Amino acid sequence: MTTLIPVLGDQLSHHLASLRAADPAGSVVLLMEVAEETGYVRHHPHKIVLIFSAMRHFADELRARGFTVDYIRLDDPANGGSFTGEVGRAIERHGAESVRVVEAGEWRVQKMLESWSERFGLPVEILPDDRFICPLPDFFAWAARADKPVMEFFYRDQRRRTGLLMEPDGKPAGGQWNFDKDNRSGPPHEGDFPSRCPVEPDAVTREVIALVAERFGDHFGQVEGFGLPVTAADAEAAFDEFVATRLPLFGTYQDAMVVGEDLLFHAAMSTSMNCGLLDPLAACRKVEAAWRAGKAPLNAAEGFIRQIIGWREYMRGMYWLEMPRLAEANVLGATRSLPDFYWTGETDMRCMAESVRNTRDNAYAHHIQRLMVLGNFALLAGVAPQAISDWFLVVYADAYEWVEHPNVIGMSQWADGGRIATKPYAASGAYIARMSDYCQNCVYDVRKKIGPRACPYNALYWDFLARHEARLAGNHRLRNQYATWRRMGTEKQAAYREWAGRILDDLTPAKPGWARHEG
Ligand code: FAD
Ligand code: DLZ
Ligand code: SF4
Repeated sequence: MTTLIPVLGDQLSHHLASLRAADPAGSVVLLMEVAEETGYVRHHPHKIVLIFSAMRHFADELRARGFTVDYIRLDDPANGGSFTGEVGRAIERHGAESVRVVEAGEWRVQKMLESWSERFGLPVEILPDDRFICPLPDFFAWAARADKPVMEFFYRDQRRRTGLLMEPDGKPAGGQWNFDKDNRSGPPHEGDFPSRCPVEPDAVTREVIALVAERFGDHFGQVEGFGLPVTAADAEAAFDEFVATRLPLFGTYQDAMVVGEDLLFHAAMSTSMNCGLLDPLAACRKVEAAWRAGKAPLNAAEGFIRQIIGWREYMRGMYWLEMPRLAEANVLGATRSLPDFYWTGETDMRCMAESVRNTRDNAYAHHIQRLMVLGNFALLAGVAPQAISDWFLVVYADAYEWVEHPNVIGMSQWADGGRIATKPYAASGAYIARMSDYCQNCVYDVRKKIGPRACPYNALYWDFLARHEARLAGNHRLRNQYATWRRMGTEKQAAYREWAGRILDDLTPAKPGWARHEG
């Protein structure tokens, strides 16, 4: 009796539940490069190279472990182009009598998996994805108990669940759950930034790069410069390098931005974690060990661990709790098209140009570029949440709906009405000036509010608050901002709004077809 084990492109973990339970003699593992996945949005070429190269390396490793692997390449003439079609063909080919698969990361793919049993007339076992630390039923139960499912309280439960950074008496290490207030330094004024060693593409990756350049060379971004880990061993080595060189200052400069410094002290490990090459819990244990050995301060270790067992797990839970309505959410009624500079990078706003450049060159931007530059502008300008969400899904090598939707539609665009973020992440240029050196290198003057040289974020910020006063003025975290707005008086308010209107009128909408294939 043969069991077919489809492994999706973001499930490349040797300890995956379906593989753990498998008898290599009675199983066939199926990996599929399919047009449906390369084409549902026009992914940055680095992401396609990453997934295909990691899938091909993973297949070789499984074979070395004794598994029979059926690998469908994109250019295989018989490839029907969809997960469901390829699973159907493989069932026939191998005479499989059952299918075992781990639940999908994305809603749209999970619906496919759930259709297979009826469609193929055989048992399909869908196992929970236990690479996440918090099982989904536990998350739903926690959310149902909470007045409001706030990340900070979920995070504390996760600390207790894992024992990470906990003292034997059940108290948090250092007497505090959260050292966020130590993690808000602006850019360092001097000193070197540690650089990251890119992974040199091997023969497998080079073959994939050629394929992707030929088939997807017209997507936003390019294949050049690809240097991401594509095996678990590479990912481990890259993570060890982060722990040794960047972790110590990770916390302190977590929110900083510097011209030309694309990584600063960040890990750049989301690509590896999200496709399964790096185990999130093991990574956190390494970081805790570094702190216990005196190699990293507590604010760095706590800051990092919070991102993983807190934010990453919380976003995943909220995705499944809120879908499918999250995908369509638009509480603020935003309808504007995405401005073209998100694709071209052609803008005098230095913060925006730098963030788009980093994104185009590396399929990467760090959190504050994503939230406070790219997301913030779209929020202030009233861009439709689904338009900016599509952009984020296309451009980052770590983007999958389960993490992108809650971060973009929820946290950054507040389109869910505050289920994820207690207040909108809206900010004027002053925030960007404090956290970066962008404004010192910008055509615009961050201190000016109105006029051709005024920083566009300034008038847009007040216009955003004014547009949404009825909904947001009651939010206690915005009380001071609305008090300032009201003190300005009607003349100044009108001038700000008039200038914001001019900025918005001058935005050029992006041409259609960048994010999704037309027609
Ligand atoms: P670091 O700053 O080094 O953080 C360490 C790890 O923490 C990351 O690797 C990541 O796994 C995790 N993490 C931190 N913050 C978050 C978060 N908010 N949600 C989930 N995980 C988090 N992350 C993605 O993985 N995919 C996305 O598509 C994505 N889209 C985003 C869109 C917006 C608008 C925002 C504000 C954030 C988004 N994030 C996304 C979260 C975060 O920006 C990235 O995980 C991070 O920048 C990846 O770089 P890093 O590995 O250097 O992160
Ligand atoms: C992102 C991606 C791409 C571009 N291509 C493939 C593919 O050809 N085959 C595959 O198995 N996975 C791919 N992926 C990742 C999937 O989109 C991801 O596994 C699903 O979104 C999970 O729900
Ligand atoms: Fe960005 Fe405004 Fe600063 Fe220019 S002045 S870098 S537009 S925040």
